[in-house]
Formats: sequence, structure tokens, C-alpha cells
Amino acid sequence: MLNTYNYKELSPDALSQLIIRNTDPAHTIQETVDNIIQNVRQKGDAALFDFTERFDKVKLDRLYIEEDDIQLLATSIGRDQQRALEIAFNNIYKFHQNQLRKEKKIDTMQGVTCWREARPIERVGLYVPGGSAVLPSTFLMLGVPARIAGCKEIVVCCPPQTSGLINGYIAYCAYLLKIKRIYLVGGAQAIAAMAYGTATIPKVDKIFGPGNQFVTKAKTIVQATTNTAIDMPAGPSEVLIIADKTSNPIYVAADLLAQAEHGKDSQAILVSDSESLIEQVNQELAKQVEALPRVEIAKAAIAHSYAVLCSDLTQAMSFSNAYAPEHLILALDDWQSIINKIINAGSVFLGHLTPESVGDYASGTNHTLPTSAYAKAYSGVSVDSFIKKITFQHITPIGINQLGPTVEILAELEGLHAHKNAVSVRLRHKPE
Ligand code: HSO
Ligand code: ZN
Repeated sequence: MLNTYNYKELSPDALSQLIIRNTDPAHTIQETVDNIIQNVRQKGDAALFDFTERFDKVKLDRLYIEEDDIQLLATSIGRDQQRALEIAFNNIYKFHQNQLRKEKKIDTMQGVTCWREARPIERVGLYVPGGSAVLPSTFLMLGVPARIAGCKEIVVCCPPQTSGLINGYIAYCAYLLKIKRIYLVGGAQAIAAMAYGTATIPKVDKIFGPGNQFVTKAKTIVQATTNTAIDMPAGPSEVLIIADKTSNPIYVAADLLAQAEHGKDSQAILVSDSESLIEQVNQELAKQVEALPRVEIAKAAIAHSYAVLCSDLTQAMSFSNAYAPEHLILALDDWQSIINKIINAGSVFLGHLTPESVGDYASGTNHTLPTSAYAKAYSGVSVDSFIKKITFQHITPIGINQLGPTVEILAELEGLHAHKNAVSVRLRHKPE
């Protein structure tokens, strides 16, 4: 049962208390993670063998599996599952391919041409969770844009199963993505290995992917202490559903629970202008939750989730923009009329037949999205996350005449005479 708040009774303070998410809940594990990172830094592969034995309970004799094993594991999964992964792969590929666009060259003045060109980040590291929740979909969501961007080296780390191998679905994704090697390392040690490099695991320029609190903590530490970048700060997953009297309470409850089953710390928020809809959704939640295998996790998440009663949909959208949800569902007949009021959201699901699950797996959009209100300033993962955009400029003889005097004046007013001179010598001594 969702705790319900009335929007107009919320003071600004109460509102900010309600929407706040803790962005660093794992402060207590800082020291543990620091130790793991230092160990990997100092002992390299030996530390990785040790940690894998200690945390994953697997004694490895090699830190990776290669093509033959990947192929064998990939063919062990069912034909229907292969087809489903192929359809997801194709849709994600189609959608992301369109993100690689060439920009125009711009003449800012006569003879002064500026433009940008994209170049792939050379070495990227993908962390694919493989512990209690095995997420092949996440592998596709990271691997496809990395491939489209043209990254030279894609390092994939995935914790091994007790067999010392990886899950067959992950192997099938590797096959689709043409990834020839998977490192059997998980947790904070995998992040440290990709940030510092070991004899076996290459150092990368940017690390992507979700993980448990140790992985998340390790990513924030290496981002602050090395020159390895990370995709985005990660927190527990969230959904916010805006619903009205046209919504189907069965669908809305199902969508809230799809979010709630991710983890006890997930948030599923319902915002509506209809008291009776909230009531009906609550009844459905109680009914549907009992049938879920992950009932305990879902109940815990629902227990700290809530509903907000608003006077109209404009108010509902203001609440949503203040919350800045990772996923926003507009479960409304008239979703078109409020699309332009969306300011902050990671990914948006429109109408009654568009559950978040379609974007989580296979519509084509990416499911690696900003949580914890980072949607106010961050976008989800896309091809852009795997490239840099380099700016270029070229000046002709006419261009230096046009622009030179302006730069001379600006350099002079900043007292930077060498800057001024770099232009002056060109104005004085022109090539024939
Ligand atoms: N909802 C998650 C992604 C996911 N769901 C993976 C199922 N598998 C974060 O967007
Ligand atoms: Zn999900």
C-alpha cells in the first residue's frame, strides 16, 4: 500500500524531503573498497585471483574465457531466447545507429571555418553484473553503442559463476556483439583492474555499467583518483508514473511492481489527480505482489515508495520535474498534451501500452539511465557516451585579416602579449 501525500499540503521543505534520494548510501564501505583497489593496484592479477576465490568462491586458473568457450556457452541456450536477444540487439542497434551524425562546417566569418568531428574513446570497459541478478540486457545496452561508436578495445568484465564460466545468455550477447574475450572478474576488483590495468586486464579510458554498492563505490573512487572516466553516478532504479482516470490500474500496478522487484531500495512513485485511481492501484498492488517470485524485495521497495495526489496534470508534471525520475510513464489517454512540459527525466514511456519493460529490454532505447535526480543534468548512455567530439578550425589569408585585429585587441586587454604576437606576426609576414 502506497503512502499518499497531498501535493497542496506539502511545504517546500516537505517536498524536498520527499524527493530526496541518498546519492552516497554506501559511505560505510569506503574503506573496504579502498583496500580492494589498493590491493589490485599493487598485486595486479594475483589480487584478482585471490578476490575471486574469496568473494565469488571460484578458484580460477585463467582470468578470462575466449571465443571457443563463449561459442559453446552461447549455443547452450534455447532457440527462443536466442531469437529474443537477436531482436533486442537489432532494435537497440537500429535506434543507436542514428545517433552518429556528421555536423556541418561553419564559417563564423569569411575565411574562418570551424567544425566538430567525433572520435571513439579508444578503450572502454563494460561491467556486466553476473551475480544474483544476471543482466544480459545490460550487456547489449552498453555493447551496442560501444560497437557503433567504433571503440578500438572493448574490455568486458563479468563475475564468474560457481562453474568458473559465465551465464549462457551473456555468452550469446558476446557472440552478437563480436566480443572475443570476457574477463571473469567482478565487484570492486574488476573496476580497479580496468582503471589501473594488470598484466592480463588492459587499462581503459572509461568504465560503464551498473553493479552492486561495491562496484558503484569503486567507480566513484577511480573517477576521482585516476584519469579513467565513468559513465554516470549510479543509484537505485526508479520509476514515476503519472496516471489519471483514463489509466488502467492493473497496468499501473504492474509497472510499479516491475520497478519494485529490482531491489529493496528501488522507488516506484505514483502521481495522479484521481483519488480513486490511487485507491484502485493500491488494491491491485496488494493482489499482484503476492504472485511475484521476488515478493519480498518488491514489498520492501513498495514500503518506502509513495503516491502523490495532485489537483491536475500540470501540477503532476511539476512534481515529476522536481523528482527528475530515471523512468517516467505517462499512463494517460492524452499524453501528447503534456510531453512539452517534461523537463527532467531519463527515459519516457507514453500511453497505456508502453510499459517500462519494453525500454528495459527491446524497444531500442537505452536502459542505462540517470538515477537519483541526476536526470536534471545527465542523459542516459548513448553512442555519445562512447565518443569525444573534437573541434577543428582553419583560417585562410582573408580569414586572418578578418579576425586577426579582434584577437589582437582581446589579447592586449588580457595583458597576454605573446598571444597578440602570434597573430601580429601572421598579419605582418603573410605567405606569398
Ligand atoms: N530497469 C533497469 C534495467 C533493467 N531492467 C535490466 C531489467 N533488466 C534500469 O533501467
Ligand atoms: Zn528494469
